[in-house]
Amino acid sequence: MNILILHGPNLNLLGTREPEVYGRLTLDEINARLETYAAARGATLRIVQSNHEGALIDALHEARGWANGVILNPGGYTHTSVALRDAVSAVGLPAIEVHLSNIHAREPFRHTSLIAPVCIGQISGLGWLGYRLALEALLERE
Ligand code: CA2
Repeated sequence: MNILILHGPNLNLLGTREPEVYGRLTLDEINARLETYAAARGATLRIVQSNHEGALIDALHEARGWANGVILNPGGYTHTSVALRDAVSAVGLPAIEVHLSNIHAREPFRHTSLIAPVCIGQISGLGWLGYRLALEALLERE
């Protein structure tokens, strides 16, 4: 199994600010945990973080023909990006949206995801574990 993990804007700042919202782990620490989990399960990860909408879309396009599934935390683009939604839909890979915080318990503008309707599922509010659970879900999927 080959899995693309996409981290959206500002997630490179994890571990530096707002630990009460996003946890204490840095993005590198989260990625290392996911790599360890994937290796134990015989899966290969490609992990991309970008602050640029087009770069996230390019990474999705490049996953065609290689990846069996996608895990994405679109960050703020979750609530705004029709283009990212269209890309997730266009590549036709099973995708799971992950959020560190519970977007449904935060400001009303975070309650709506434009991406979730084109994903097979959404995990929100479980911190870094959400990524690992999403990985498990893709690997267990029939
Ligand atoms: O909870 C999540 O994972 C979010 O996708 C995080 C986004 C936010 O816009 C979404 O509504 C929910 C923001 C990421 C910002 O990350 C930071 C990390 C450390 C310090 C400041 C921001």
